[in-house]
Amino acid sequence: MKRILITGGAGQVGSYLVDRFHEENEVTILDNYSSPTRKDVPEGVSVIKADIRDDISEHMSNTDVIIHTAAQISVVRSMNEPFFDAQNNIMGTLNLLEEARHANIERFVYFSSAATYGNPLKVPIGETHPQEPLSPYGASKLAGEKYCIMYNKAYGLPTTCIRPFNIYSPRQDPSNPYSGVISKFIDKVSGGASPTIFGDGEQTRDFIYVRDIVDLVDLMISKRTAIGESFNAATGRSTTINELAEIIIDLFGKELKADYKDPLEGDIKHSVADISKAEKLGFVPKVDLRKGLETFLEK
Ligand code: UD2
Repeated sequence: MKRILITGGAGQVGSYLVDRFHEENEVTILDNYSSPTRKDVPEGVSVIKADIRDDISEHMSNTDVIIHTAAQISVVRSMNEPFFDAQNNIMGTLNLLEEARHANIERFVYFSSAATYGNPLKVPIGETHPQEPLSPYGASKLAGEKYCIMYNKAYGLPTTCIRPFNIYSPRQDPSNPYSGVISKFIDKVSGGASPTIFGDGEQTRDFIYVRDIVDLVDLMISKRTAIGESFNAATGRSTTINELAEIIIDLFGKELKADYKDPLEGDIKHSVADISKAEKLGFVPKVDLRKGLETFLEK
C-alpha cells in the first residue's frame, strides 16, 4: 500500500492510472479540471483541485509516489502559445520537483513524450536517439525530463521518465481537435463516414494502448533500476495509417473507403520505438492493436 499522488488524474492517461492503483493503494488526484476526461471520482480516491504550479507542500508529507501526467498536451497550442506551454510543462514540473525534493518521496514518475525526439534520424528509435524537438511542446517536455534526471543526480530524488509514443484509449475525446488519429477514425467510421488520410497513408506509427502504459509505470515504480532513467513506452510494432483505417473499417463492419487529402506539413513519415530498455525492466506490451481497438466498441 502506497500513497500515490497522480497529477492530471482526471485526464486520459491519469484516469487509467487511478483505476489501476486505487484498489490497493491510497490514491489522490491532483488536477485543475481545466479539461477533464473523467469528472467523476472512483470511491475512496481523494481529490486536490489545484494547479501544478500552486503551493501543494502541505500534501507532500502524505505522499510516497508522484506520477506526473498533468501537462499542456497540444503540439498545435504550443506553437501558438509557447509561454502558456512552458509555464505548464516546465514551471509546473519544476514546482512539483521542488515540492518533492523537500519531502520523503520514494518515486517521481514523469511523463515525457516521443515528441522530444523530433524527426527520427533512423527507426526504431532507441532512448539514445538525439532529442531534437520540433515544437515548443517537445522542447518543454524535454526540459521537464532534463530537470527530473538532474534532480536525481543533484539531489538524489528518485525520478524516472517515460516517453510514450502514440497512446490511444476509448477515453480520448474525438471532438478535441488535438486528439490522435485513432479517435478521429473511430468517430468518423462509427458514424458511417470515410476516414480522412493525409498523404498516401504509408506513414507509420507505434500505437500503444493506455493499459500497457499503466503496466510500464507500475514497473517504473517498483524497480530500483528505473531510477534516473528514461524509457520508451511503445510496442515496437509499426502500423501504417492505411492499415489502421482498414482495421477500424473492418471492426465496425462498414463498406467504406478512406478519403485521401494532401499530406500535413511537417508530418513525420516513420515512427517506431526500440523498447528493449523497457523490456529489460520486465515490460511486455500485451494489447495488440486490433484488441485495443475492440475496447472502443464496448464504450
Ligand atoms: C503525435 C502526437 C503529438 C506529438 C507527435 C510527436 C497525438 C494526438 N499526437 O503526433 O502530440 O507527440 O506524435 O511525434 O498523440 N492522420 C490522418 N488522418 C487524421 C489524423 C491523422 O491521416 O484524421 C495521420 C497524420 O497525418 C499522421 C498520423 O495519422 O501521419 C498520426 O497522427 P496523430 O495526430 O495521431 O499523431 P502524430 O504521430 O502525428
